[in-house]
Amino acid sequence: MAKDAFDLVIGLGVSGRSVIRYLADQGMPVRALDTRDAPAGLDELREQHPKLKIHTGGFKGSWMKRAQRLIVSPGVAVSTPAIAEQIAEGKEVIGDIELFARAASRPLVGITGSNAKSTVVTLLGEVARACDAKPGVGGNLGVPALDLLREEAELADDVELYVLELSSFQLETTYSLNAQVASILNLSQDHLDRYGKFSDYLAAKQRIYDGCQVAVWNRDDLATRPQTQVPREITFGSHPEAHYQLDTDKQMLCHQGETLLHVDELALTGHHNAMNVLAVLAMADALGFDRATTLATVKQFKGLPHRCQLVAEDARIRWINDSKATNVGATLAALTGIGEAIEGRVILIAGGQGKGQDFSPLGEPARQYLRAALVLGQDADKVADGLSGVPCERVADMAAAVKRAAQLAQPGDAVLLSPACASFDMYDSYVARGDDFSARAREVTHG
Ligand code: UMA
Ligand code: ADP
Repeated sequence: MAKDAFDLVIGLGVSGRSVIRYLADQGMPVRALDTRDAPAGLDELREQHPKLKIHTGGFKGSWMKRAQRLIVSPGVAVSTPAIAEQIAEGKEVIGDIELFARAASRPLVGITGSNAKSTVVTLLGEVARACDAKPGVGGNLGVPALDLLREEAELADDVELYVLELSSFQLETTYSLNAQVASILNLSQDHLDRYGKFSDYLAAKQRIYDGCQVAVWNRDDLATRPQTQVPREITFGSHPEAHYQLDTDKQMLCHQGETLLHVDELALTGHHNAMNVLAVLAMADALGFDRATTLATVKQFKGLPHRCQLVAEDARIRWINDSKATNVGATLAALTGIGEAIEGRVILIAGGQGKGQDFSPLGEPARQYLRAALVLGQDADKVADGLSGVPCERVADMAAAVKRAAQLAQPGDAVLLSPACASFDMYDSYVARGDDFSARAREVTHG
């Protein structure tokens, strides 16, 4: 490396910090910048790395030019002019997952999709643990990937398999993933505020298959199929040709004609979760895990908080927190799954930042299952347009939404927070939004 050469980390969030720690551990010269004036946790970072040169408040032109590599955080688009300029100059621009992939010495499973990533990654991690496969689980969900390598070093090489949730943002800057097993679980509109074109979002997702051994894809969603040749393909879905299939008549999960389990044996509910379990079964088999242990583990998995989670129940009215539904695809799954499962009708609370999505796909299931919709946040009107034909009221905030839902709901109904939007116009995160809804739901139900 040339004298005075350094890597420049762009973005001082969770992944940027993991990159700084990783490069510092390797004794690599590093600098860091953030385009915000005062990114959260700056003082703490300075304390941890007193010699680290940090710039805030913009892209520092001289550093951008002189850096040998740019390590870009997922929240920063590589199409940002200051970065695109450096790419055009031939500079190497990568992300934390590329650094991870170059250093990891164990096989990895890479999982992406518009929805279900966290659920599938968590469940596959549980299956791997139960099968004694010693997984390191992280990525977009939970522990940043490079911190898993640190844990591996600290745990004296205890990790035998990595299970990573990967976002399209992370995949954009990844070139050497070479996963043992790679999967796109499903694809629907998301992040159009970043990509502009749906095809660019799909192209980012498809990068997960680069160099993989086994591709696991969704037979009901052809956009998830690898667009390049891969050594082995395994499919799941309700399509009769899927290797791992949900027989919708019998409600059975099957593997090439062999019955594995009935959906009623699962603690998870809804068609979408049956798909998630099938994906996990396909991956577990591809990894050679014990079938009986795998089945026992998937049966008892109750799902993650903020994903179609029952948070209160009173007078035969169920209150369901699905705050993690930050796109239309997730809300569609919740509406259909819950609408089919209850005796009454659904009162939907939705809205927030719409990220440029088309909300019209919600119209048909909304007319079929909703009693009413309560819309809030920045793109409330756009959501309401998508729900045409359903009684729809605009509310100021979550307090008003919950109060009105309690007035509208009848025995047998479900009140569902499934916003189809990001939360950042009103909350710090989907977790804060879900917690707010849940606390208010418990208040009105005296739960
Ligand atoms: N920043 C800039 N300029 C910008 C944008 C951001 O300097 O134009 C700075 C911010 O000031 C902040 C930092 O970058 O200091 C934040 O970086 P980031 O937005 O990349 O977020 P991280 O904290 O590094 O977290 C990222 C993922 N965030 C995003 O992709 C937006 C986290 O996923 C992930 O858990 C973490 O890395 C560890 O891998 C979150 C997420 O919302 C949960 N992901 C999206 C999703 O799931 O839909 C993709
Ligand atoms: P991700 O990590 O991709 O955001 P999560 O498992 O956190 O995925 O779930 C996000 C949202 O998607 C939740 O609202 C959840 O109920 C919904 N969801 C889960 N599985 C599916 C699926 N197979 N299809 C559509 N939506 C799903």
